[in-house]
Amino acid sequence: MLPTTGLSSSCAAGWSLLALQVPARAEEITIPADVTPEKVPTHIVDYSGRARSLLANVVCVVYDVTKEATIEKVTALPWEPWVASLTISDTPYLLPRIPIILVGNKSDLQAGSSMDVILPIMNQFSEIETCVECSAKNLKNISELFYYAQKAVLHPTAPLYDPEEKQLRPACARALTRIFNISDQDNNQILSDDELNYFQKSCFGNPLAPQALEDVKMVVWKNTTDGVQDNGLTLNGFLFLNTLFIQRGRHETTWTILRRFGYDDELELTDDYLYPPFRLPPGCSTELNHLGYQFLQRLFEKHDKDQDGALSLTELQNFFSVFPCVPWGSELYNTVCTTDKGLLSLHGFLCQWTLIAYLDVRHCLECLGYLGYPILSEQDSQTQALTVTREKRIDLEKGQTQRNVFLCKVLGAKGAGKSAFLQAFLGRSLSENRGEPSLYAINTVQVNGQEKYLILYEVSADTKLTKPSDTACDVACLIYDPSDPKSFNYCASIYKQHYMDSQIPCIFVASKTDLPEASQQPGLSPMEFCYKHCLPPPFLFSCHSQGPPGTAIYTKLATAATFPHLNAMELGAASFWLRVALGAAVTALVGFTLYRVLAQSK
Ligand SMILES: Nc1nc2c(ncn2[C@@H]2O[C@H](COP(=O)(O)OP(=O)(O)OP(=O)(O)O)[C@@H](O)[C@H]2O)c(=O)[nH]1
Ligand SMILES: *[C@@H]1O[C@H](CO)[C@@H](O)[C@H](O)[C@H]1NC(C)=O
Ligand SMILES: *[C@@H]1O[C@H](CO)[C@@H](O)[C@H](O)[C@H]1NC(C)=O
Ligand SMILES: *[C@@H]1O[C@H](CO)[C@@H](O)[C@H](O)[C@H]1NC(C)=O
Ligand SMILES: *[C@@H]1O[C@H](CO)[C@@H](O)[C@H](O)[C@H]1NC(C)=O
Ligand SMILES: [Mg+2]
Repeated sequence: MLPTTGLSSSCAAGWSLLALQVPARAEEITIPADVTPEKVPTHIVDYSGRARSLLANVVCVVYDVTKEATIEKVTALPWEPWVASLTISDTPYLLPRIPIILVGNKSDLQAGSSMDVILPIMNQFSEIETCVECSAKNLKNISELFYYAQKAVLHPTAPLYDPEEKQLRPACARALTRIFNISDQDNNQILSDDELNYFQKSCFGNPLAPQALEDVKMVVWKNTTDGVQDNGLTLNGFLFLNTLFIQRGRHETTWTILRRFGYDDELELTDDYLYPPFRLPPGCSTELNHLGYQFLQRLFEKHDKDQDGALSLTELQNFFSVFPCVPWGSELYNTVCTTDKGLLSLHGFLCQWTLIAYLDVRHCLECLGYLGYPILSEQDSQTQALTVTREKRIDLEKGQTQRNVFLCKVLGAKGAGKSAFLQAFLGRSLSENRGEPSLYAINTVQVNGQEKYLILYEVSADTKLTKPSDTACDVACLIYDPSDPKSFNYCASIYKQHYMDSQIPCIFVASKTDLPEASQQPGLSPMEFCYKHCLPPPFLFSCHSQGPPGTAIYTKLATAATFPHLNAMELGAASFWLRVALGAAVTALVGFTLYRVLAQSK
């Protein structure tokens, strides 16, 4: 039999290392997966000297049950440095906590048990996962040893449970609390039968039988004061249940739960869980699809406890409690629409998620992971909440787009009114601006009866526009302040340098039209400039109004972004310039010539 040879050792108290999937080392034996209890291929390395640079997933410390001295030698082992030297290895297999199994050898030669001596040792060293007495000679308990060794590797107790305090370790309690919060789908701090069954099904594949469900609640009810409430399991009940699993040696149950929710052996969420593979080819963008919006709306409603259609600060904090830290700062309130009371509405909430999905898909996947997306929506991963759009180049060629989210860069000289323009998009006039400023504003706009998301991004006048990506967007908005004689020149030169030869539609906006116009610097007037470059005439805009600011300009921007293949003329500029020409009482002939000039420059 293979396993026994692995345990033989020349000295009485020796170390045998069971290493799973570890590169080959000196004397070692491989046991194929199909003959081991947990179906894991196992390498055994016999090691009898002092530990140097060793690598293992579990360590079996062997003593001779017939010789007290070898048991004492176990306690005399230089535990700490020894464990540390196993840990600080220069290989990529860093194992912060290596479980240890005490193996009493030669149990065939002894009538009694060495457990009395061993138990205090086990209590002293929390690395010791379990102990087993076996006989290499008559093969007693050998398969048990392998079962324990493999279980210790696959489902170690140490990260979960503190045997001295007889309670869950803080990191484990935290992870289980997060799992409880995610599973508590109606947010009443109690897992109902339905929620428990959903949880059971997603972790173990099948729901609990009605009787089993009652039995579980009965055990918790008998052993805790507040574990069961309103016929459901409270957080304390849930934690007690897991403690009970572990105390009864069924810690693989708790591990199954933790792993299903994305945790690794160190009780951190794995990268595989948080960042599932996601390919975003150049020229494409990312948008939430209906599955994503559905999920987020459900969570919004879960956390809107007072059902006022908005998340208060406390409700938002609660929403974020399953995150390691709050991902959004207070600039959120200057990025999306808020309610009259300044709170986050469902619309604003979905806008913010749309923005994150568009700007930083990796972060979006991560956040959806914290919220438990794969479990709650019964899907493989968060990627199913997202859509990758067609390459922009193809949209332009085909003259149509499936996109629902567009990016508009807002450029202009210092003080031109860019920030005010962004806030006006959120329905705020000048007096209402407050709090942490934001470079983004996102809202929805109707384009031909369809709802589109438009993202405005304020490009500071100090930004060096060196890379093509600095100016790339679906539509550019060039703002100048007619009350400032130098303001227009900035926009004109930005246009000539970066947009004139691009396929990006541009719209000029004259801001602060409530103020008197200053006399312009010499050169083309804004009107003449737009005419010369076949651009629509500057849009006149003011944030300084009694009521909410006008929305027509934002519709215009979104329309230009949606139909970039239509150039300015088809978007109505031609008829405007014709009217200007005719209005100036030039002859119909001039008007005709003008139109031809415009038509040719298309
Ligand atoms: N009267 C009037 N003042 C405006 C209007 N829009 C902006 N302002 C004022 O113009 C000044 C500059 O506005 P901002 O929105 O901060 O301009 P900006 O382009 O973001 O400025 P920078 O970020 O510093 O480049 C502020 O004092 C605003 O109150 C407007 O429509 N009418
Ligand atoms: C275990 O006991 C067998 C005899 O029963 C002996 O040959 C072997 O060396 C012992 N191994 C250790 C590690 O003590
Ligand atoms: C097998 O191990 C268990 C637990 O350590 C022990 O109680 C039992 O006596 C062992 N059996 C033999 C035959 O050594
Ligand atoms: C779980 O929810 C409670 C109450 O809603 C909250 O106070 C706590 O911070 C949450 N904890 C985790 C880890 O999710
Ligand atoms: C739970 O309750 C049962 C019966 O009331 C009792 O036998 C058992 O020891 C208790 N367990 C714990 C961990 O408190
Ligand atoms: Mg600004």
